[in-house]
Amino acid sequence: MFSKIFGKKQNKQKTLLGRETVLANKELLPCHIAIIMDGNGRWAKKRALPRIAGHHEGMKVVRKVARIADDLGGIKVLTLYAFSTENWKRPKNEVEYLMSLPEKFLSSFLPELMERNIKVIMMGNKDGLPKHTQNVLNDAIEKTKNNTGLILNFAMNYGSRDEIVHAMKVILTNVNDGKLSIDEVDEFTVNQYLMTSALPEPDLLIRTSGEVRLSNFMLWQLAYTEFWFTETLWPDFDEPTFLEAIHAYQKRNRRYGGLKGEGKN
Ligand code: V07
Repeated sequence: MFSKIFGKKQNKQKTLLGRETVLANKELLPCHIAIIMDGNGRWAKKRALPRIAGHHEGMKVVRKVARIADDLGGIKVLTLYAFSTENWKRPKNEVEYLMSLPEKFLSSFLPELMERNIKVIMMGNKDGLPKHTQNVLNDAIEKTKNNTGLILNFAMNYGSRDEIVHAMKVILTNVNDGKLSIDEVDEFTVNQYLMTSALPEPDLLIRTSGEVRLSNFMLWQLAYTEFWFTETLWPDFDEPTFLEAIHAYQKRNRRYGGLKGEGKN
């Protein structure tokens, strides 16, 4: 499927990247990385394991990736698509298991998050989550709220169209109440009504497991983001793969619609 889009894969031997490769260009590290962590179910199926085994393995990778992002320094935000508004359609037992993962993750990892000065935040419709999940999320958000290092932003019960519709409703209400005038509504204002208003826009989007679409993820925020796709399934996503994505980003020439570095005199 990839060959259809990017041409035949060359049989070139990939050299595994080390941290020094991306740290050689520290000023070009992406400030905000967003990841669609796909392929957990497929990883499990390949091993004749239940899907939830794939999700559990995927959770361990979240921990590893957060550590690497933190160790590199310079990465300010890591946004992870943990649960979408569409994921409720999955079998009940799978949804229940997914809703227990924040608890599993935080019960073992919260002390390390504190040591590392990592701040946990979330975006999405928190009210739609089971109470026990809300409680552990609120607890982690509260305990890490004064941390000043890496921001770990979990998209939970998140859908980009939902987010935009909600923003529109609040904007319209404010216009209706005379708190905002229509003339004031511009890109900057719309941005202020999104769940990411306090964050920089993602510089790099990674999606694993060979799917090449956005699936209702940060549609507004990804307008100028560099995309990087890999066939690697999320539970197999490792440090060299993460560094490869960052290195690919560093080699790109971002234009923002202009002609930066395009020989404009
Ligand atoms: C989930 C593991 C990663 C692959 C994608 C789906 C399964 C970590 C969390 C999490 C969320 C919030 C939080 C701390 C940890 C998580 C869900 C699924 C629903 F504050 N991994 N992970 N949440 N998966």
